[in-house]
Amino acid sequence: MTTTTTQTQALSKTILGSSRAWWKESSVYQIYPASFKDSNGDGIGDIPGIVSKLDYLKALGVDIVWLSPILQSPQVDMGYDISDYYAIHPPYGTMKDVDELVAGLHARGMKYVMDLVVNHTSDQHEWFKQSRSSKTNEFRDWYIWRKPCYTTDGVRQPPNNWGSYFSGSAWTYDEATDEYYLHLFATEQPDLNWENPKVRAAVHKIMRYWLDKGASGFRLDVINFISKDQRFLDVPIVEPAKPYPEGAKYYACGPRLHEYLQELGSILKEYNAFSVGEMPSVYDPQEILNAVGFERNELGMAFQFEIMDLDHGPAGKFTPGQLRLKELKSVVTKWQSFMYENNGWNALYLENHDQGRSISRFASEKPEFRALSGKMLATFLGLQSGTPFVYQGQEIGMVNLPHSWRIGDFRDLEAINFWNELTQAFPGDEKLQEQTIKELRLKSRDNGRLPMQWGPGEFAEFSPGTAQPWIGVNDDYEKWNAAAQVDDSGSVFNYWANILKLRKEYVDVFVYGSFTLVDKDHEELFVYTRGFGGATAVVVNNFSEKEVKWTVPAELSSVVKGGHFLTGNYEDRQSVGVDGDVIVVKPYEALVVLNKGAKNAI
Ligand code: TEU
Ligand code: CA
Repeated sequence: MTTTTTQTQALSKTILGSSRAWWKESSVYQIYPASFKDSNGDGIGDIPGIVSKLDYLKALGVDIVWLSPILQSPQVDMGYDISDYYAIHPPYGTMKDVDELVAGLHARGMKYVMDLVVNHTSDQHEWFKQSRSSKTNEFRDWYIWRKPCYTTDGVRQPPNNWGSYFSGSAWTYDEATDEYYLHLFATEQPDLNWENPKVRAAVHKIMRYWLDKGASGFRLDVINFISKDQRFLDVPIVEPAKPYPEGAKYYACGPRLHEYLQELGSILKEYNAFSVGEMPSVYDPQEILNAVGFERNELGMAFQFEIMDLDHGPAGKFTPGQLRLKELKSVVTKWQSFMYENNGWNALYLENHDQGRSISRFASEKPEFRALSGKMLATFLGLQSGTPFVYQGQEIGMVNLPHSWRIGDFRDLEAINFWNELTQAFPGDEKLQEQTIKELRLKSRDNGRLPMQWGPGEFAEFSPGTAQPWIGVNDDYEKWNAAAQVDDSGSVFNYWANILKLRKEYVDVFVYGSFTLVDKDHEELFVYTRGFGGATAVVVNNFSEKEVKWTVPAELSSVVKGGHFLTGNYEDRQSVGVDGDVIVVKPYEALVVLNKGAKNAI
């Protein structure tokens, strides 16, 4: 072989395919601290509670544990409103508890990832207290202050019409200095002014402090919102009923985003750290690639929201929408192919603390299909190209909150604010209220925040004794709990453990392999292949309760027929079971086949 050919081959390998990195071969488990495990009986989950469950996490086989915010906070938004980046929220524990957690994880070969919330702080943070105190205070410019606007008849208005994600205008008027400050989220979450180099230096200092303390990286909250277009222009009003539309076009992936991310990236690189950026309101994969491209030295990967938006209604998240398999296929394929072809990387998730449970949203809660659904979704998600994220409870097939819940049972400010606005706008409209409760039950953030179901005892054994948890426990915990699943080889838990193990066993195919969608128009099945060198894996997922006769496409016939059955969610299927060219795929069935000899080929 001539040098030129070798070089060309090496080159094509770098272009088509992914550079290797430790965080690509890892899987992540997300913990929502308030709802994971309460050790002292105050009804609130805490860090010692997490420490008591590290063997459970090890048994699942995850490599990284990401904790939603544990820092000091008035908890207007469950810790995403931080008032001190160097102190622990007392109900969660102490610095010593964090040290123990990190040591416990390290002792088991796992890593700790911290939630870094730096697009905004709490209004109780000392920086903001100073900032709002006077126009000449040295911290004034740490936040985004603007003069009021006035209508022709002299009525005071916010500086522009951007809406907050949690209701109303994104600006709040502060009488003391006669100016408005910007908050894309709650009034109590003022946005930091990243234009100010002192703000960026303060963030860098926080990062180093926690990396030095043993964190292996960060999940960066709404990190693509940190650079705002400094013109602060109005967005066009499409719906007159919504006077404060989303201003994302002026702050999602804003003008200086990559400059700021490169600064963060150089610190991350120094520590060889993990990073995943949360990036809502972006649908062009090129925008995200600009942050996660391997050579960019910004972030490792990002959460995009296109899958999460598929069942939102035309008039917003809490209006009825319909998930269509074809759309799911096209969105998944778009991100899978794009990142593979451009040496980017995907963060794979179907659940987190802001979302409804995936079995309830994407498959079936029906008793006969629930476990199958959980396992099918594990196969579907866990064998794609990217780093998989498992959200607490997903590994035991937890589902959305009970049908009996009324508005008074909800705890999340997004749901409560939405309800209040709706009932004020349409008082007494019971039909609309019923429909809204139904939508909240499907998509409200509370769905993912119910206490983790550890056992069949009172309150799912979330707290010791009979302490009442801060939010209602689901009704189904006597049957659906971790204790019942850990030792049952046929459980959703052990199925997930096996999927995570397969990724490690066949790292070339399942971590670094290509992704190809098969049969794009099939109404029930989502089939894809992963390929690397001579190896091809076929992953078949039935997203319906129908039994489907699937004719294997000619190009996959030899792989499937001669293939080695890797795993599946029906215990009675021990082989591919192809008859002629047809496989009978059962309701919510998942099965995975790898071509023979592939293990040696890779
Ligand atoms: O979420 C940002 C975000 O855009 C959403 O997922 C958000 O929950 C949704 O838009 C509301 O409709 C992050 C955190 O994950 C979330 O918990 C915080 O509330 C938010 O940022 C503010 O920090
Ligand atoms: Ca507690």
